[in-house]
Amino acid sequence: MSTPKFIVIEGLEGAGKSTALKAIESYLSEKGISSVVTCREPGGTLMGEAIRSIVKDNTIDEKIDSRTELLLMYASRIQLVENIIKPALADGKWVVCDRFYYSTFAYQGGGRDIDVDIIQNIHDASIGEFKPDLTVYMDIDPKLGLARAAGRGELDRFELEKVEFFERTRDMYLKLVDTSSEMKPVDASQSIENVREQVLQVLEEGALF
Ligand code: Z5A
Repeated sequence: MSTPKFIVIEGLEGAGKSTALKAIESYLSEKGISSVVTCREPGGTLMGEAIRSIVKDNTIDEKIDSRTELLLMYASRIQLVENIIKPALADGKWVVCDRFYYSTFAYQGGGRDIDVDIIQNIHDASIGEFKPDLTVYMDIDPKLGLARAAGRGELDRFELEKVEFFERTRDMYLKLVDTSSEMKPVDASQSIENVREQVLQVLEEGALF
């Protein structure tokens, strides 16, 4: 039996991460892996979901400092890693997560322009060396991603940001792809079926089994 793996899906809003997560679950099931835990960030635990509500709330009547947002992302992440992800892997289950720490480097580092060294220090103190086996990065032009997301109704606090925020976020994602060997890009602007095939191709090439 193969060692359980931790797979992450990353990308801008509307890239199709939720859609890809379902495709990955089906793929693993076809490979005979039935014990799969799925999760999302921020969220996935009681505290994480409370943090998710706060950071996405577009009605909150108080400025959320970028550093507060950064620390909340890591508070949520510590809860998820320690209470869900590590125990699941130790129990022989695979884990597929919608977003992980590359989101913080991209959104808080790129979008909010926080010094990456500061993020790295908080990262090291929070989860240390723990990392995914494979990260699928779904690359999309922010305008297209936001148009897809807008089709769903009311926008959250992030989705209300200007397009320049998402362009900085995407630029950081692309830098991360260049420097992180476990981060594999797919062109998420293609049709749902084409993107699904690209994601499955990345999994096939990922030497996961
Ligand atoms: N955030 C952060 O700042 N720092 C961090 O460290 C972390 C997160 C972890 C989480 O919100 C927010 O937190 C996020 C970043 C920030 N900012 N925002 N916004 P979220 O989880 O609710 O947002 P999201 O991750 O961007 O979810 P999303 O908008 O649902 O995107 P998605 O999951 O990638 O897309 P989807 O639901 O699969 O698809 C969206 C729509 O497009 C849907 O109607 C699909 O049917 C359609 N779709 C999907 N693929 C296609 C293709 N290929 N063609 C056409 N239409 C498609």
